[in-house]
Amino acid sequence: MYKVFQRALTLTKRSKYRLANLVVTVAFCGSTTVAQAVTCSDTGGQFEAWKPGMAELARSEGVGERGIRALMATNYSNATISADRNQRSFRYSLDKFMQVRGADTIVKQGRSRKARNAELYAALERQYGVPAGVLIAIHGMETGFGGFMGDTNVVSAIATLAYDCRRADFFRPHLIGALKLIDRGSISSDTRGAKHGELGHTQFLPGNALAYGVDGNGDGVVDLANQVDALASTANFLRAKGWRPGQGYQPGEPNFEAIRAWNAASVYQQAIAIMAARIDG
Ligand SMILES: [Ca+2]
Repeated sequence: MYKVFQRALTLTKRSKYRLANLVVTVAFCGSTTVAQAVTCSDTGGQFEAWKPGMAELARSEGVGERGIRALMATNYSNATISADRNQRSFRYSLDKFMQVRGADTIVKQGRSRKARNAELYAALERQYGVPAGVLIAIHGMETGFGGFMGDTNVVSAIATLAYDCRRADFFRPHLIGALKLIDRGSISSDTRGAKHGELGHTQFLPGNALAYGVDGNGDGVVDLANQVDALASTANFLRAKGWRPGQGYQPGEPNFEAIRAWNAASVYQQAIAIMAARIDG
């Protein structure tokens, strides 16, 4: 219910890939020529023609046959592109953003959740150093505490964004990540997520799910649709981004940088810090 508008991206780090990486070698009539693969499109045309070159790159990055099959089965997602072109909420003032995203409701419900599950949040803070308020604020902001985790095919969404010219370099590693998650059996070619392919309770992009996902509930599986796994993975991400236990997380304090690594939008970062302090207070 909080996802009135689409969210921004989780990472600011840019891919190191360049278009040159997509130049593929093609065997043709017994001789070998080098062909420039289709690298991106603003309209989705030639999506099918783009896949073989992308598959070649994916193989070179270690993606296996199951992942490659999933890539080849993707469909261009107009819903994803439409959402990507309309991320209006990040242009709001902080006050307006918090109002639109239901910050007061998240804080109220968040305080109640913290009280009901005190031991879980205490255990997460002991292990990762991240206090409850931050995890709860992110959980509430991302999916209304798991109320809506998305209905878009994850692999198709992320493949579409990796093909779209606007941020192809940013999303290509997340597509590789999604295909590796398929190889591992963590997700399938049918898994649903948000419009940008974000997964689970706290909406990890696939590359981040691969890098930072942990098995919080100890059942042997990393499943971001499981609340405890998602919260532990979120704490693990923040810790990996430099979270310092016991330090502050407001703007100007050491841990605000870790929140900035979670989401690139300034209003989002500030809103999380404010809501988290109200939940923790
Ligand atoms: Ca698990």
